[in-house]
Amino acid sequence: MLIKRPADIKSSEITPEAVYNDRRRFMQTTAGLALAPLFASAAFAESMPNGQKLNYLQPKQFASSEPRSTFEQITHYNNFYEFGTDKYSPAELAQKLTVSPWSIAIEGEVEKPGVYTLEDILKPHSLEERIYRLRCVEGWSMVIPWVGFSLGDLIKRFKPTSGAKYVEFTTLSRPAEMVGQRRNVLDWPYVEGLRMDEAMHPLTLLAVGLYGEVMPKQNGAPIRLVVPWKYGFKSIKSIVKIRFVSKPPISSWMRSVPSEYGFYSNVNPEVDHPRWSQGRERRIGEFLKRETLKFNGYGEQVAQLYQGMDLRKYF
Ligand SMILES: Nc1nc2c(c(=O)[nH]1)N[C@H]1C(S)=C(S)[C@@H](COP(=O)(O)O)O[C@H]1N2
Ligand SMILES: [Mo]
Repeated sequence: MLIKRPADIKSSEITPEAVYNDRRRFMQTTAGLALAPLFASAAFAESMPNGQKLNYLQPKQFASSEPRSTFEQITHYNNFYEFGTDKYSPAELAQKLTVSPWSIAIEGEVEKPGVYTLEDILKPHSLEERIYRLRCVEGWSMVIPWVGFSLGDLIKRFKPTSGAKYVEFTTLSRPAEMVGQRRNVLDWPYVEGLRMDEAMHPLTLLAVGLYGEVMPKQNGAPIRLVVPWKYGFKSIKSIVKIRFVSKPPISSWMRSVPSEYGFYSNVNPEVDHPRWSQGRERRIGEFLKRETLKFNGYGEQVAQLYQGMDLRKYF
């Protein structure tokens, strides 16, 4: 990560005044955060009602000059098949989901496997805001101010072994509350996967909120993945299991339609979906389409992960 913790910043470092003042401000926030709980209210552990405020930092490198999609757009145009296959049902049907208590099983090629409560998972991490573009494979996009922390920082705590080459993520299975799971539109529960270096990349986020508030249920409460250079379906919601494995996991979409969805699913205007072009996208709320950027515009940060790979073959 590019963020310096106060302890790493030597007082002997000579910096121009403007930078110094900025850093001082940053350090003050960071120092304050060490004492403050992650959540503005200690009631977080018992319940996470929609709308509850989070405490978080705003590191500069994840800011964006692009206008954000509105809270209304982000929370009322969702893909969450566990709550229906249309974009409008999750906002309503996901409100039935019980998100507390919540735990995550850490399994597979790892030195510290176990079932951890959400509080255990979150405790050592400070939250930060990251404004990321999300590009859905269907051809629309949004700009979302997530609140979360790097997945890589979590992974390091559980010490994956040398056999851990990939990470598999699984969503909750609870048809009593997830009404979409009563129909076989996908092979439930929803599964996704990343290569280890993708999972460790500093851009890869575990998000627990957006617009400074606890994650709305329809957006994947209480904790979901956000991988901004890949199509949106890689960003799995409501995670209950993280498993370290030696072989590439088979995601729900690969299992369902292997000719259309590959393991990598990097946003790529040069590789069309078999049934439509991926060259353009519609930002939700806008009329005219815009060009889709390779790796969703994050190529400078992630292109080297795929050097030498034929991205038509590894789509
Ligand atoms: N468990 C689960 N995760 C999921 C999905 C889903 O249906 N189930 N849909 C994916 C798709 S296709 C997209 S585009 C994003 C949408 O996230 P959002 O609704 O927060 O914008 O979530 C992804 N994560
Ligand atoms: Mo999507």
